[in-house]
Amino acid sequence: MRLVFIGPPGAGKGTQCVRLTEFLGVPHLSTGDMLRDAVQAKTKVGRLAKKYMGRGQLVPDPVIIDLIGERLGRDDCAAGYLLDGFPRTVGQAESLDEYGRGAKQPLDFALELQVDEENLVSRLLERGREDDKEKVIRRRLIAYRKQTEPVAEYYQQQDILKRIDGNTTPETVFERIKAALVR
Ligand code: B4P
Repeated sequence: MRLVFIGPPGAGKGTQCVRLTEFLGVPHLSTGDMLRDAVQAKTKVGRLAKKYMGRGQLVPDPVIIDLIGERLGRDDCAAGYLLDGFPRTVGQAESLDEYGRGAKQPLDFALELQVDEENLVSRLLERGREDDKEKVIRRRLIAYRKQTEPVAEYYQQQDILKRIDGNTTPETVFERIKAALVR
């Protein structure tokens, strides 16, 4: 199964992907994790990404598209994948579609995890990662509304979007996701 998983920062995408990847038996590809690894390794991509992530902004599309394109080409993605936090812009979604058409591997579903803003802020402040400062969180939320909500609409038009209410425990959210993954 080929899935994309979007949702505002702190919605619990990473948390649910740990469960989902085991349930579906496909690799979990998180662009956030890939970028954090690159930052830690101080690669060229990492040095560039660090500036954007620290400001609560999205890393430019060409950088992310190269990163994910290379990863999707590996053998372990042949039978499917779970994309966590990608695509975050309509440009990224279009390039993923182009890749899927070329490989004759269209997406099966797009999941959008929806969580109220105040829940998001309190979850992230509690997590306390380097980019989880209130000012940066608010900027990430604005970026989500402007740049990523249109991605949900994009998949709605393709009729593959499943919206999940994530304002509850991780266990219940996971049950809701499993129930949504049927046509
Ligand atoms: P990401 O790493 O994708 O992180 P996130 O959106 O902040 O978090 P996520 O939704 O995965 O939340 P989590 O499960 O951890 O992005 C970080 C940055 O990387 C972006 O801001 C951007 O700069 C850059 N980036 C990444 N992808 C990009 C792309 N495609 N294009 C451009 N830039 C990109 O949960 C958060 C907390 O809530 C945790 O502490 C968790 O324990 C808790 N939690 C989870 N579920 C809960 C629940 N049901 N109830 C209560 N708490 C819960």
